[in-house]
Amino acid sequence: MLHEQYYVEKEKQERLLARKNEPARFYNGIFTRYKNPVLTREHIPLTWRYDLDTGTNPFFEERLGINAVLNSGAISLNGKYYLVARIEGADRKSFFGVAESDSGLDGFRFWDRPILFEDTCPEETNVYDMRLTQHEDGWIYGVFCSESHDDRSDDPSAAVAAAGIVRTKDLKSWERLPNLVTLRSPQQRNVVLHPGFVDGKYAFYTRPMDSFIETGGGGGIGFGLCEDIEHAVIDEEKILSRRRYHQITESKNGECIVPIGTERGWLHIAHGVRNTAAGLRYVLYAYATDREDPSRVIAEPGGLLLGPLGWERVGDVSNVVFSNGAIVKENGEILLYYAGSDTRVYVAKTSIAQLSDYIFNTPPDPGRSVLCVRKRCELIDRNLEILERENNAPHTVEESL
Ligand code: BGC
Ligand code: BMA
Repeated sequence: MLHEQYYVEKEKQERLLARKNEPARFYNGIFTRYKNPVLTREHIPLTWRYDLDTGTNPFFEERLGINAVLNSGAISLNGKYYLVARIEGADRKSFFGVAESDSGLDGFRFWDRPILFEDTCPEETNVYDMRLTQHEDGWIYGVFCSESHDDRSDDPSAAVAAAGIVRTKDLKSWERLPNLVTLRSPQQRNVVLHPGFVDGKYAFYTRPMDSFIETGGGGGIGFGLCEDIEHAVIDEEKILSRRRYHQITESKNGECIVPIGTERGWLHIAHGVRNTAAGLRYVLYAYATDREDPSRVIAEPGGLLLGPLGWERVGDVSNVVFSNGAIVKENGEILLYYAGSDTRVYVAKTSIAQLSDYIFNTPPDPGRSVLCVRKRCELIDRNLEILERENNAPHTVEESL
């Protein structure tokens, strides 16, 4: 016999998983937000948290609690939608789990077990934020942050971030490869593998950093090539999307999703970070690179694409949205998965057409307030003219007779 509370919790969870999602009232023409998060800690199977044996767990206590479900890689395979979520235990250690859905908007259900990698990296303490790339070579790669203590320091918070690499064909069996080595950057986070070969080589978006938190001399999102994915080494990192003073990327930036290939070029979604009195604020932004040379930026709209709003702003690390996965459907729709404040995962829907229109037609950040107001005034002038024409135009059939 199971504890009676098991049935209560199970029923609550089934109701949560059956809940249909619907578009939120928010509008900007660029993407549609959805009302409910697609993954929360309440989605984690009870078998991962409770000991179901009434003999050893008479109070039906959570034995291995879960704190949050956040930054998720995303992929669709055989008509299903999969998120490889970052799951953070009550002990602060993160790991990955696969959640599957038929719609991509709701009904995400975790598989029976989380992912357990081979233990090839003894110093590694924590793993998080996996980007999934369906590569031209036939493998699905997962690139994630592999974090270790910096043993050169006595400070318990001194850490080293590197890019871990795994590969799979089915999200079930995973092969761990050696971590990426970047010869000129001592630390790496937010590394994304480009889906195709560039000049016959594997291409990575990197984020060079001097230390664990501060990017220091790291100028922004980097791009580097490597010959051998099984021993991935990058020498030169060319900076493509730069950090700039008083823009949304001032403190840090990093590639979020695997870039989306279109006729006009590669569409990128990245995150930008600025510092505030309330801590670091993370927002998402977009840019495009050349079809043939994905390291050459051809459009970078000013400002943020998606910033934390409403409940998204509340959580463990408030005022943060972060993404590391999107799914592009055959009809050109894009489902962008993003976490709110390191606590839960939301979805936003856009399309290649909408996102391209945004990227190529939103003016760049002119860099100074006076130029920004001038640009806005030009827009207002054009709009007032349009409204005036519209107001003077005949409106009904009768009026026009
Ligand atoms: C946390 C990450 C965070 C990073 C930098 C890590 O220890 O797990 O969520 O992004 O530190 O602050
Ligand atoms: C980062 C990321 C994320 C996280 C964000 C905000 O550096 O790598 O794990 O969402 O910080 O805490």
